[in-house]
Order: sequence, then C-alpha cells, then structure tokens
Amino acid sequence: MPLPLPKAELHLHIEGTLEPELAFALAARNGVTLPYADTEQLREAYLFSDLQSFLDLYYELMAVLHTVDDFTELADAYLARAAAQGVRHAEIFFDPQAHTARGIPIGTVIEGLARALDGAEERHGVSTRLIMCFLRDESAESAMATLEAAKPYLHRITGVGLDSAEVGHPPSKFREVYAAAEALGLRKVAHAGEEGPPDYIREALDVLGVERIDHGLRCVEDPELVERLVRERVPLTLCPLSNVRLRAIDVLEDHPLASMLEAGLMATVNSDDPAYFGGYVGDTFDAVRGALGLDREQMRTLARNSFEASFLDDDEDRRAR
Ligand code: ES4
Ligand code: ZN
Repeated sequence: MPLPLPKAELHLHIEGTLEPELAFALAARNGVTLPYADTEQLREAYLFSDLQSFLDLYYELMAVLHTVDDFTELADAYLARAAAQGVRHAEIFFDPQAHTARGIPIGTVIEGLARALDGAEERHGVSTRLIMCFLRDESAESAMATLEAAKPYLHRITGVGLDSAEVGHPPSKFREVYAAAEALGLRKVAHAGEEGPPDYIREALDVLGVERIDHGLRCVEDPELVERLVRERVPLTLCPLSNVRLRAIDVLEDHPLASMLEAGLMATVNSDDPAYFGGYVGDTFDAVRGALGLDREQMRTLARNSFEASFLDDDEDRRAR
C-alpha cells in the first residue's frame, strides 16, 4: 500500500464523524435511550433520500453528546482516522445551535473540541482550525445570539460557516450576522449550491463575502458563474460521497468533479459527514480516482488545492506539506 497523499480536509462536520459504536457507548454513559436496538439496526437507517432525511438522523443522534469529554473523544477519534488517511490539516465545522438547543452550553462544546485539537499536532501530526456554523433553517436572530455567545471563545475559532437545510434559506438571510463576524476578524465560508440553486452561490459571494463555497456543486448549471469562480479562484469544497448518499447525483461515476477540474475550478475533495456517507477523506480520494478515472496529476492537484484553499498562512502551509 503506497502512503496516502498528504492533504487538508476543509469540509468536515465533527458531529458527522459520530460512528454508531461511539454513539451507543456515549448513550450508555449518559443515560440516553436511542430508538435503535444496536449499531447494525442504526446503520440500516443510513439510507437517505435527500439532505433533510439525513439531517433528521444527524440531529437525533447527536443527543448522545453531553459532556466536555464526549466532545473531546469525538474529535480525537476523527483526528486519528483522518491522520491515518493522510490528513495533515483539518478545518473542522461544528454546529453550536444543535447543542445549545438541547441545553448543552456552547462552552462545553468548544472546550471539549479544543482539548482534542490542542493535542492534535503532537498526537496525530494534524494542524487544525475550528469553524463555527450557523443553522440556516434557524432564524438570523438565533445565529446572531450564537455569535454573541461565542465571544469568550473567539481565540479558538477561525471562522464562521452556514449549514443545515439549504432550500428556502438563502445566504442573504444572514447578511448582518456575517458582517458582525467579519468585524470580529473571523474568516467566512458558507454551504451553497448543495441542493440550492446557483444564485445561492452568487449570494454567498456577493452578500456574505465568503472566501470559499462549501459544496458549490450546482454551479455547473450556470456557465457564467463557473467562469467567475474560475477567474476569481474561489475554492469549492466538494463532497462527492455525500452527493451520492444524499441523492444529489445518482452514482459517483456521474459526479462532475473531473469536468470541474478541467474547467479550471479550484476544486477540493472532502468527506462532509464520514460516519454517515461511507468514507473518510482518504476513502473519498480513492473512490473518485476509481469512479472517475482521475490520473496521478489530477489527484496531486486535488491535494495541492486543499492546502492552497486552507486558512493556513503561507508559512504554515509550507510546513504542513
Ligand atoms: C450537512 Cl451534508 C450537509 N449539508 C448541510 N448541512 C450539513 N450539516 C451536516 N452535514
Ligand atoms: Zn457540509
């Protein structure tokens, strides 16, 4: 087995790394009853028809996360798996509102994640950043209150993102929140064009001023937008296995990644919610190479793009490679 390509992972929801085995262990520890008999029955529920059907399970299962230690254990398990697949740098999303809504303080979440991330360079050889995501199907006021609640922890947070159910919740809904985040010195990304139309990608760029588009898959429907994304070298954090599992595309062989690279788009490949979508980022690299017949040069381009699109500064960028 050749060594996996060194790479950065830029689109990874830490709650989406909750494997069934850890979910049951945490459920037992925290006295939570899951509506599944065992890990096998839980895995049978991983047949999704769209983004919402996945989100329903994703939010249900994270009810097992209670303590600082739970979040540390979750993140440490991800970092170990990612490192084994060649990840040298990870920019990790978390969803504070999914926890505060069920009575877990934001400090518990951030403290727990930070403990794992603080030891990650030494324990796993992985540098890390944290990106706090707002749930777009909640109100802009709730997002603003979340940003306010995060103020004591801003030294731990590199940027903000926007996730959850996309259609009907355009980026412009969060104009003020993103302006406030920018004023606090935070970097900005947003999910756009996963299930939503190409215009959501434009809004994320023009109204929110994001530096990367998470997914961006549906840009391919809009040649003018593609031309702009190429010209401005806007990174897209694609998640091909997620697109198949959430039925955005039928089969991996139909994924437009290869033509997107050919068009000159700054594409990166990521795992999104690896516990749910059938693979971590190394598995995802292998899967797209096989399904799309990408050559060594294209795989190296993907790895190079991942570092170039990251929020590592230039010095660190060179060291991580
Ligand atoms: C997500 Cl795949 C995906 N899309 C939007 N929001 C999310 N949160 C976790 N995974
Ligand atoms: Zn995502």
